[in-house]
Amino acid sequence: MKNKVCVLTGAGISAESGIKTFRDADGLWEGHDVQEVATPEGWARNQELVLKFYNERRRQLKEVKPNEGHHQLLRLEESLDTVIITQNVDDLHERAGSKQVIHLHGELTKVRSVKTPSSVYHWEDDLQTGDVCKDGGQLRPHIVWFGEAVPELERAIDHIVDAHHILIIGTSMQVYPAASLTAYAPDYAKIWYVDPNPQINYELSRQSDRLRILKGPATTKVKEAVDFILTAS
Ligand code: BJW
Repeated sequence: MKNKVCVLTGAGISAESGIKTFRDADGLWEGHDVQEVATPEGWARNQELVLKFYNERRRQLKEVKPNEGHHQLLRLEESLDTVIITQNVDDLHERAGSKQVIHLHGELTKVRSVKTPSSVYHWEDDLQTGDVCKDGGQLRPHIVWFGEAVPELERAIDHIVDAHHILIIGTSMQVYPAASLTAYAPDYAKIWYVDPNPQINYELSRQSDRLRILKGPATTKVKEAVDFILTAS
């Protein structure tokens, strides 16, 4: 049976494609306070602002392309059972050709009804107040905001529990529950962490015996990590 690799990605893998990371901008995303644009309370206070914020990001998505970091992951998929668990809401992994991608925090190109969360639709254009679902509910971005449950978490854990390698790329490992996923890895799993500024959270600090850090940007260091994993498998 093929060895299994779970790749846990964050904003850093898309940084060199031109999409800003979250915490590098001092708590402001594209000039906005996180509390105003990425919480259910912000949505209740100012729906227009939230729609505008995500419309701008959806438009930006059409102008960016996957980079070498995304592309290198295809080499893993050629010979290993590979699952990408991303916190990113962009679609750059899919556009690079990755087949198994779990989006923990939702997707920019999807919207859902505020009345029926399971009514999810593909959406590429701007979303406006008055764009409603068949059930009459206003459509909202299909994004997991702070304080909301992470519905894909169980599926991600199911993959992590029998992974031989966990490859973490470009995440500050600060946002939970995503940041605790490595704790579900079996003892035999090796953990690789690519980031110019890696942050060792509580879970990783307890796994330091099998953690290897590759400090640097995704466009150069993901290739090194993939080489190591392929050699070790
Ligand atoms: C490079 C690079 C290059 C740069 N190459 N790398 C206190 C303790 C613990 C938890 C909590 C707490 N208080 C509140 C919570 C819970 C909260 C949380 O974790 N908050 C923390 C801030 C403390 N979590 C939640 O609310 C989650 N839900 C939840 O817990 O639900 C409970 C529940 C259960 C049942 C019912 C109801 C509720 C939900 C979290 C949702 C997160 N959503 C966001 C926004 C949506 C997406 C969007 O609008 O875009 O997701 S937040 C934001 O952070 C986004 C990201 O996916 C996520 C992670 O960020 P990421 O990817 O790590 O980015 P950065 O910017 O932090 O790091 C970038 C990294 O890249 C850096 O390390 C750079 O060095 C690196 N880098 N250039 C490689 N070239």
